Amino acid sequence: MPNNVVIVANRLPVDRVTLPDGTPGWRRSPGGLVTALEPVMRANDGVWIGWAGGTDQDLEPFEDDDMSLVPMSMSAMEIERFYEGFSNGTLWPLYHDLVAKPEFHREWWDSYVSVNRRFAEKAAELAGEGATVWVQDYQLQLVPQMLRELRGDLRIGFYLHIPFPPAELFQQLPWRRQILEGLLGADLVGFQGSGAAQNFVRLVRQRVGHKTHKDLVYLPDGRTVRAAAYPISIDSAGFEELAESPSVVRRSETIRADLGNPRKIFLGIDRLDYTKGIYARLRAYSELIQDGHFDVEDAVFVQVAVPSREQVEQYRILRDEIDRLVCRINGDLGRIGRPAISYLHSSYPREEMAAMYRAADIMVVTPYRDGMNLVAKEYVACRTENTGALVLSEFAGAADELRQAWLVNPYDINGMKSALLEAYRADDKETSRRMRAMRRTVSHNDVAAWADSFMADLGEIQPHAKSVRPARRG
Ligand code: GDG
Repeated sequence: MPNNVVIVANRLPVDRVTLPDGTPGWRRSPGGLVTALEPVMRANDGVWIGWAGGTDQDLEPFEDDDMSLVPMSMSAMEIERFYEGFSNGTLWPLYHDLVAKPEFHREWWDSYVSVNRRFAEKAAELAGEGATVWVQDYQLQLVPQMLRELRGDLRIGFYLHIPFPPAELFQQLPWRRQILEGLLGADLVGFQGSGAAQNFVRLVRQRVGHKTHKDLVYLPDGRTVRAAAYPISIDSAGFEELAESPSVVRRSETIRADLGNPRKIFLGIDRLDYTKGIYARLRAYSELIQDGHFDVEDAVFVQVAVPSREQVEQYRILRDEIDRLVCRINGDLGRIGRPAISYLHSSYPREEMAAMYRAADIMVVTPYRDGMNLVAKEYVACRTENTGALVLSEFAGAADELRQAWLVNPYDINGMKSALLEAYRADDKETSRRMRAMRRTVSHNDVAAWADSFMADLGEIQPHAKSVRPARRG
């Protein structure tokens, strides 16, 4: 059967697991993308192409929970060069303000090109006549152009989940032009924020030389490419319902009791990633105790660091640094049964995440740079009683919408200390005024609205229409 909608993402929405009877099976992976795209897939009988994780070769397409999934294989060398290398060692730090130093290796690039080509070929094979293909994220930026060369009849959308850097940083990339041209294969290129979309359009004008006007790029072949912001969100109603379920309510009370019922619980939940600002945040918090603003009897900081990209050198170094910092803080400031920081290096089921959000008085989200940050939105969705404070980095995309958070510059330790203290001391009236406003935003702009608006805009584009070019260069 021809597929009307094809999603192309680095990962499939399921992870390979071993079932209780010892046979291999699949489990739905956590995270917003699956929730966001599932309704689109179902409504259109879509198919999802992605890597299954691991080095299994030649896995057959299969159905999971009514979704058609097509696993792509990846060799050990491709995992090293395409995934850990070019995606996570070059693009990830480059696109996050050079928080870490990107590495440029030609063999990583070659692998990026060949994996992108394989994904594009698979999409070309599976897409029906005139179908819509939606390519996801930084690992697959060459797919739109490769796919267009193979299949001129398709409507192609691309969405970048992470920031798109300003020209001053992007132009370090030896393959900058190829990446820009890769993205220009799409009809619509979506970003988390308008700044990212503008960075892209400006770079296209400067580096590729195409004419542009506002959010449009005019290609010499008559095609028009639109670059615009579609801030991603979460399944707000789903999180709300989960947070109010009796088992999650009970679990959140147990968490508070297990932590010794302190006056205030601070919480951080992040993938263990150097962009997330975990180190500086914990230092700021520990200094508040050292300075005597409160005590380990009054408050505790629960930091969940979800294991991530453990094969990449910079992530191993980061883990060691955080381990050492937490040990030092707890050694210096903790008492028996009362650590300053309750540190968990693990991942958790969604229910446990919701219980933690419910248990925490102050959520601390301080990335140096983040496309959106869904954790901040999930916390807000789970605060069904309009209680709780959010301390949020100005440099997370979420800060554009969650204006009533205590906004901080994550590089400014003293500024973070002040914000943490203000949130700690804020009265109920103040926190509830802020939380109410943020909750309205998150419940209104949910992930379904995000997917719908992207798909609606993509649907309006006529793939073959010759557009009128502007008289003047924009
Ligand atoms: C990228 C961009 C952008 C995390 N640990 C567990 C778990 N999670 C879930 C969270 C949340 C998601 O994963 C993480 O999303 P974030 O937005 O916080 O961060 P990234 O992973 O860096 O995501 C980011 C996002 O893409 C979407 O476009 O917002 O800027 O960097 O949903 O809840 N879920 C469960 N257990 C865990 O241990 N169940």
